[in-house]
Amino acid sequence: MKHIYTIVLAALLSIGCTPDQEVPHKFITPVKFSDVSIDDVFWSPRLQKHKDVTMGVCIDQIENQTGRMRNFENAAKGEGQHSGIFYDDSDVYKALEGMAYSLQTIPDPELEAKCDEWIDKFAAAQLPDGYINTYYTLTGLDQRWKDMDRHEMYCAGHMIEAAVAYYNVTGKDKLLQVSERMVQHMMSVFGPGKRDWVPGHEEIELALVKLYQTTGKREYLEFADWLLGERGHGYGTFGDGRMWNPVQYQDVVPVREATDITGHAVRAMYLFCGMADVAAYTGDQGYIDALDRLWDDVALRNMYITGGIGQSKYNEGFTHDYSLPNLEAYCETCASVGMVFWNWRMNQLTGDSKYVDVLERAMYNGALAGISLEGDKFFYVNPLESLGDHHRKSWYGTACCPSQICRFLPSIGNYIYGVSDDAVWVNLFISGSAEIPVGGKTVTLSQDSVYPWQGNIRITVGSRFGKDIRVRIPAWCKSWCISVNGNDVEPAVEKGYAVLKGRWNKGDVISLYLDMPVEMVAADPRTLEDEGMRAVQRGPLVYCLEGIDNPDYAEACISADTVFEDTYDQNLLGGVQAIKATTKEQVLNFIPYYSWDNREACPMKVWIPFAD
Ligand code: FUB
Ligand code: ZN
Repeated sequence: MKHIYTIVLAALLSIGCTPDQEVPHKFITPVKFSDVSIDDVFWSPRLQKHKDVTMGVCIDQIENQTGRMRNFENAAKGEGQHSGIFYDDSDVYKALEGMAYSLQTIPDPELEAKCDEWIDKFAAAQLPDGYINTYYTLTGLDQRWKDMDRHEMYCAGHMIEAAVAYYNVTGKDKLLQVSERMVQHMMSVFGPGKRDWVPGHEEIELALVKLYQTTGKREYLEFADWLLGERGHGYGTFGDGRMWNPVQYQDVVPVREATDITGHAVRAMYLFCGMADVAAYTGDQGYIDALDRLWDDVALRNMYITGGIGQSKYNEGFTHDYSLPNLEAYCETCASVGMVFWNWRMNQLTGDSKYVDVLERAMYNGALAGISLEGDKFFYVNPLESLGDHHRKSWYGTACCPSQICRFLPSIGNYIYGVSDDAVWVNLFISGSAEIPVGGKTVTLSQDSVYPWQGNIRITVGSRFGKDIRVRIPAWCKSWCISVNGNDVEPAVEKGYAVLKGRWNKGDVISLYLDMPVEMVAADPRTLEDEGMRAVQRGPLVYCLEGIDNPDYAEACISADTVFEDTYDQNLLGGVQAIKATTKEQVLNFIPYYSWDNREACPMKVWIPFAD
C-alpha cells in the first residue's frame, strides 16, 4: 500500500500536474531555493555557520539538553512523563525542516541519517487513530481537542511543513504519511457538520496548503479554508467554560471583515500567510481585500524601522497604532521571520515590490539580529534600545525563535527570484545563480555584487530567452541607473520594478547601480517615542550605536550638519560597512543593527536625538 502511494505521488509530480505549478491567482511563482545557489559575500558565511554551528546547537538542545526528543520516545512507549511545554514538539519539527533545507544545498549522509532517526521516532509516537502530540499522549488523551489554545494543530502544522520539506529534498515520504494520517484524524473530528475549532495559534492553515501542493489532495485546501472561516464567530474557548479574548487570537470578526491588526504577532503572520495561500488557489477576493487592509495597518502604523512587529511583551503582540516603544519593544524574532513569509506571499499575489521592501527590511534587520554572528545564540526579543542587559542565549524554554532561525536561514534562496507568464523577477540582490523555469525551458541568471555593502549589481543572462526581466528598485533607493551590455537604458518602472524588455542572449549583462548614501530617517510624527530623533539607515540596513564604540554614547546627537562616512572594516563584527558620524562636538560610530550584542555587554540604541 505504501509502495503504491509512493508511485502515485511520484507520478503526479513527474507529469507536472501538482497544484504547486498551477496556482491560478498568483501573479508570480517563486523560484525555489533548491534552484538557486548562493555564493555571496554577506550570506554565504552565514549559511556555512548555520550548517556548522546552528543546526548542531538545535540538535543538542533537542536530544540532550532538553526532553524534547525524549517526549517522542516516551510517547512511543506510552509511558514516562512529558517534560517542557505543550508546544515543544513544534521545535523539533522546525529544526527538522531546517535540516531538510540544508541537505538540499549541502548533502550530508550523517545529517540525513539523523533526520530518518527522528522521523522514525515521530512515527512511533503516532497513535493508531492518527493523532500525534506528545503532550497529550503523555499527560492524558482525555483532554485532547478541548482547549483550542493548546497548539495541537500548530504542532501538526509544523510537522507537515517538515514532512513536505523532507519529502521534496529526499523523496522519502514516511513523515508525509504520518502527517496525512494526522490530518485525516483532524478532518474526522472537525469540519462542516462536525465540531467547530478555532486554532489558537495559526499555522495549520498554511501547512495544509503545502500538503495540498505536495499531494494534490484538494480536501486539504478545503480544510484550510474551512479553518479560516471558523474565526470570528465566538467559538474560541479554553475548553473549561472560559471563552478567550478574541482580540488576542485574531478572532474578533470573520477574517474577510478584518480591518485592524490585533493580538499576537506571530499568530497573525501565520494566519495571513494561510489566507494568502488559500486565496492563491481559490481567488477569494474577500481574503485578498482583508490582507490589503491589514498590510496597511501593519506596515504603515505598527512596524518598527527594523521590520520588527509586536510592540508588547504582555501579549507578544500589537497594541495601539503608532505606539512603538524602543527599550520595551518585543519584536519577536519569529514575528520578523513571519513578516518575510507573509510579504513574500503578498508579492506573489500582486507583483508589487512594496512587499519585498518590507520583506528585505525584516530579513536584514529584525530577523537577522535574531542570531549571533557565531551562529550559536539567539534573541527572542529584539528591542531597538538596550541598557546593556539584553543578550542572546543558546536556547529558551519556549524555543520557537532558535528553531525558526534554523529553518529560515537555509531557505533564503526562496526570496530572490520569481517567474510569471511574461517575466523573470529579480527581488533580492544576493550573489549566486539560479535555474529558472521559463516557458518549458530553464534559464540561468547569475548575480554578482557585494550587497548590502555596495549597490553595484551585475546580472548575467546564462541562456537565450524571450521574456522581460523585472528588476526591483528598492523603495529606500532615491537614485539609480541601469545599463544593458554597457548601454544606458531608461526602463519603465511598474510597481517598483524596472521592466527590461527584450530578447536575451547568453552573456547579456544588466548592470544596476543603486545609490546607497547614509540617510537619517524620521519616524511618523505620530510615533511619540521617536519624536525629535532620527535613525541611521544605509541601503537596506538599519544602524545603531553601541556604547563600546562610543565614548559619547549618552550624549550622542546628530543634526543636519552631521557628516557621515562609511567604510568597510573587515575586522569589525565579521566584516561590516561601518558608519562614522562627525559633528562639531562628537564622533559617533554606527554598526548594522543586526550585528549588535556580539561583543562585551554595553548599551545600544537605534533612535538618536536630532538637533535641528
Ligand atoms: O506559542 C508558540 C510560540 O511561542 C509563539 O509563536 C511565540 O510567540 C511564543 O509564544
Ligand atoms: Zn519565536
